Amino acid sequence: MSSTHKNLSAFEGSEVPNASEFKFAIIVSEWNYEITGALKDGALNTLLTNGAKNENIFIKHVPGSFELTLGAQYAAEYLEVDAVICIGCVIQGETKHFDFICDAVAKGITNLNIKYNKPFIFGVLTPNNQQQALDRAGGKHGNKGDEAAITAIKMLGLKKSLKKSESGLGFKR
Ligand code: DLZ
Repeated sequence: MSSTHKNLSAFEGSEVPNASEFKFAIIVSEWNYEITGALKDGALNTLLTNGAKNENIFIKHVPGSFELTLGAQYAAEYLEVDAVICIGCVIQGETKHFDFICDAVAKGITNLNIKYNKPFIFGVLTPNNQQQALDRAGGKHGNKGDEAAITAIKMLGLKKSLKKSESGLGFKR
């Protein structure tokens, strides 16, 4: 496979913890739904494949990527989930709208991680065109939704391992 056809979701990393004890929200932007729906399906399937229970996964929609931050905050406040996966797709246009939305949602999601001490995952594609988006939503470059779900599970695994060591089991190298 040539480098231009690399599946960007198939990275080699550390083992993925079992997700059976965790509650997740997936917040999905309705803009570019052909793309975001596919990313959402990827995230959902990956959570289930890694042990998450169907009844512990909440899927909610917001109008556009700009609304992901508040949608994710609602999920943290009212659904009491352990992690939130934010799914969006902002396609580069002719105006500055792209920069404003991308900047706002990146900062908004970053702030939520810190505010709640929980993983809020940035599953937002920012491609130059529709084809680049399709390539990353189940196309030749894999599915970024899968990657977002794996990231959520790994961060919860990290949190759990550090909380354990805090309660007297000691740090392992
Ligand atoms: C307005 C707008 C535009 C032009 N483009 C996109 C886009 O490519 N992807 C996306 O998720 N949302 C877009 N939006 C909608 C904004 O995210 C937001 O919903 C509106 O500005 C209302 O706050």
